[in-house]
Amino acid sequence: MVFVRRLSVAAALCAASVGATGASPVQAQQPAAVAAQQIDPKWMRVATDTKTVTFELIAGATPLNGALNFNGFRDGELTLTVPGGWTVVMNFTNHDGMLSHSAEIVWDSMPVPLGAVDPAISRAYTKDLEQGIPPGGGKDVMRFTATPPGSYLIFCAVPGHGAGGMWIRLKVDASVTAPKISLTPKPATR
Ligand SMILES: [Cu+2]
Repeated sequence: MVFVRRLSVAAALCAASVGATGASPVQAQQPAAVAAQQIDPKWMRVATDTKTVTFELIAGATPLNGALNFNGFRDGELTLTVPGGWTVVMNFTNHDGMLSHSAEIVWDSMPVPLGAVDPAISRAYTKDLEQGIPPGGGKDVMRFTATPPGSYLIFCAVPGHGAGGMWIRLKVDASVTAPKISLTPKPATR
């Protein structure tokens, strides 16, 4: 019995120390880039009556990848799925403090383009595709109809940015009835 009691005391001490470590201020002050980016519900507004989805597309949202990211994601690790035929309004904001960025909808093919190409969907691009929209809060709005169904990339067309990982995914899906945002992490490669 004594042996058993000692074991449970040890287990309790162990659990307490793990808990204390997890809540320590040292861990809370780790750089933000270390924490996995989460989906923010504020990124998307859905108007079912007008079949319109409004998406906040934030260039350089975090320091990830030298700020070559959209909403804190790179290399296709976030996907916006939209029902076919819906209207998409993309409010582009350049949150980066240093670099200009842009966005356009291109076909899902690898390797990604090195710079601006014809958009895969009519009107689905920001102004100044290769020059980019200025850092520090520059804005533009893309408004287009999500058709035809297929797999697309939301891609920064400033030369080299897309190839450097600055792209996420847009899926136009005729089989869904509501838009959604999902995490689409790359399979681990070794
Ligand atoms: Cu860019």
